[in-house]
Amino acid sequence: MKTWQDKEEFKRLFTEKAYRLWEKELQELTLNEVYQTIAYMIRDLVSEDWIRTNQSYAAKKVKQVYYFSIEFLMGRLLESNLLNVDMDNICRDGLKDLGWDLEDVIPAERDPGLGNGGLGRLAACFIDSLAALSLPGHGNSIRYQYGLFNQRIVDNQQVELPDNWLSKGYPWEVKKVDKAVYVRFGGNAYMRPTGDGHLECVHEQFSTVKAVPYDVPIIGCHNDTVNTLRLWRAEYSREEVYKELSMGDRHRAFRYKDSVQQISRFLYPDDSTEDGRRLRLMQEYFFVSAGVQSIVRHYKQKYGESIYRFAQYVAIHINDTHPALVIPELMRIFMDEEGLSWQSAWEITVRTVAYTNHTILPEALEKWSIPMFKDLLPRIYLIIEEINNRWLQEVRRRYPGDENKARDVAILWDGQIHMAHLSVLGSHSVNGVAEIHSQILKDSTLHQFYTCFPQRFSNKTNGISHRRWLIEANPKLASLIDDTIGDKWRKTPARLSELMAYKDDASFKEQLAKVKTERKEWLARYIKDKYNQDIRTDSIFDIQIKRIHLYKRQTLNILHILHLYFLLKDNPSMKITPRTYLFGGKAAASYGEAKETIRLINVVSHMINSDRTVNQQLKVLFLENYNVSLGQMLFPAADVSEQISTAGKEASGTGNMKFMMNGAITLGTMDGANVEIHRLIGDDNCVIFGLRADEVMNYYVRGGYSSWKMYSSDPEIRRLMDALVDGTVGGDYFGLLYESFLEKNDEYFVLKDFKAYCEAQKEIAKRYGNKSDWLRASVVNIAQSGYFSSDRTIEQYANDIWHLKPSKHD
Ligand code: RUG
Repeated sequence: MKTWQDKEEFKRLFTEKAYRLWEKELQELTLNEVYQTIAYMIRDLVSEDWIRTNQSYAAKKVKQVYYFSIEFLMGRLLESNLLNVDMDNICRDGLKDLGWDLEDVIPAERDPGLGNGGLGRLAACFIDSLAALSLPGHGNSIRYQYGLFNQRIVDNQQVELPDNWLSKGYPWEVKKVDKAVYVRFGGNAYMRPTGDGHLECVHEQFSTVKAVPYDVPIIGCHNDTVNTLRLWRAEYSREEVYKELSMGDRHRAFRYKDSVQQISRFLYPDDSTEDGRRLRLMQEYFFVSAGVQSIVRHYKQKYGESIYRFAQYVAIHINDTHPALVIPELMRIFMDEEGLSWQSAWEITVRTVAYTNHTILPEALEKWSIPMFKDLLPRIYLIIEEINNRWLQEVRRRYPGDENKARDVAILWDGQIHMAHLSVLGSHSVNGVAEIHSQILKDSTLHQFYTCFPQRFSNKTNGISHRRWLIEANPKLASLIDDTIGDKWRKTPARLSELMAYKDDASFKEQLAKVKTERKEWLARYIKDKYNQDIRTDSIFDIQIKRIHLYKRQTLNILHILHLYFLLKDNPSMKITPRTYLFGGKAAASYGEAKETIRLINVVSHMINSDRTVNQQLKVLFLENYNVSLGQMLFPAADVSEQISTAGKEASGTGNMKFMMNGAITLGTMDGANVEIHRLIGDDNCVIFGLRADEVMNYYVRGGYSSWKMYSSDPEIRRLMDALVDGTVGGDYFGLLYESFLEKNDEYFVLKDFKAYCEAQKEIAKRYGNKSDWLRASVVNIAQSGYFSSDRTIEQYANDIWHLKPSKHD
């Protein structure tokens, strides 16, 4: 790996680069220009390794994995890449001489708008780990011009503004015009006899979209590996436009151009409308087809092996069902372009593809309407229809007369295509993302498939990059750990467990407390600057940051805060442990209850923060526009990690792991990866409450829960519910939430778990009162968090699913 020898060389190269890029004096550079200059300098450092990495994979013919994900929530890359190439100190010193502070330059990079939540961030951690472990693995996705949205809070409500994250350019990407491929949409497809007893597919009158890749280097940490994140952008094909124009149809030409440009314009086009859903399906096929075509082309060019050996050298992972069309797309290429039989194409496809499920929420399991799908992707539809026919024939043969079985495992049913079913059938491996989630998949969501293919199913508990979430986000904690147990944990995060020896070490705990306080002070300054609110750094920082959703139960948290407020107002002399409650997260623009939850939090926040009789003991804030960068500020400052989803609903969660790694104490339900966190650290080091997943399931199946009964029998709950609709809370009305709690029988058991949650909150306050025990728990959390490094997760995927070996170039 090339490096800068010292800060003098950095300064010289920086000056040269800046002149060339911006044509101005150094003093005139904006912070964004400074950041971009360094980014281009890092690109220069790694460009040789990037080429060599690819050359060596091809020359050694190593197996490679392609991780297909509709999102990669990367976060900023400047700091992480400086750390990866080990040039952060030289850069910091050089910049200082030139008159800049690296800490001021880092925030000038905008978070890329390439993802929205846990699934996308997981994908980003995974490609970071692949490179760090020198594993041949790349990402494949879409280069969205606009991200989800920028969230502003106006009059207590979420307002969505366009996230034009590319407006100043993105120095990490390289456009590869020569690597473009073409993707087909629409037209007619049918089978016709070839004359020699076979059938061939005719696909005609389709329109073509040009897919142009933009490659981002994924730089391994202190090694020479540079993998690739390939992002596809849709461009119209000139030939297609000329064709329409030459036929005299200008309107069709314009419509074509416009519809193509839409494909990679927005992350998550609104899927509450038919047009939105159609666009989303176009996006999915677009990046899948482009990715698969380029993999097959590369395989044929560089590996020069028979297409029958494809699965020996290529693994394709589908991150949830959004890229599930990989399966019929591989079939199409193998049969229509490579001339393989159905049987051979299917065998190779299944051996190539592996699938991770990330949700059991029925509304989040993807289904496509058949008429829409057929119209947009007629050839792919024919293939899916054939997969379904062959599969149902087999099922009926295996289970004669059992039509329920056939219905439960069909891909085409009720006028819809069930993408999870297609994914399980077309993959050799299916995994969930935490133990409890994988068990639920086997026991219920995919039970019928599990009985057919038990050997396909496994669990791979999620993980997070300890490089980003500890080393980069909390450098002082990282140094303290180095000083205590040495720095081997950086490469082998499981060695964080050596900290267990220090859980009763007063001096270590004192230093840990100091690091935490500094991070709380830093956050407090940010909040003062941005929101003009004073928060006490001796209060408990209790943080819930994640997408806003009823099942994640931000409502439970805010109802408890309201309850505390009522208690303090009713008993003016009452004293509680001072608390600062912080929330962050975006609500889907069309999700009414989630947006109302944000409004409720903000109204409660204003009511409490402006009430002098309580605001010394209680503060509540909703931090707008939660993203990776804000997360890097919040996780290190947290005392308490709110992980309070209804048991059985959160597949895994990864925020829980980020808090744990930064020494916060989990306040959570037995859901997702909380179960494994709890098993690793025990009751003394986290606070668990509420219904268990089987109890929740029992209520769903057998009934027996009435939220109205809770309302009638419990005066505290009644008061809270009434407050939502009688103007007590800032004179506002929260009808959707009231309805969901009472008229819709509280689907997520917020009221049912309320008492247990209040007790758990009391337990937190009690434990926080004993500083030494609290810090001990904090040490245990950090010490046991190594298991949740994504390096461990990726090693499991590499060994058990992809059969991939590390590969270094010479
Ligand atoms: O909701 C899940 C999280 O529980 C999980 O931690 C994360 C990564 O595995 O994926 C989230 N998820 C699920 N995001 N989108 C979906 C459904 O497509």
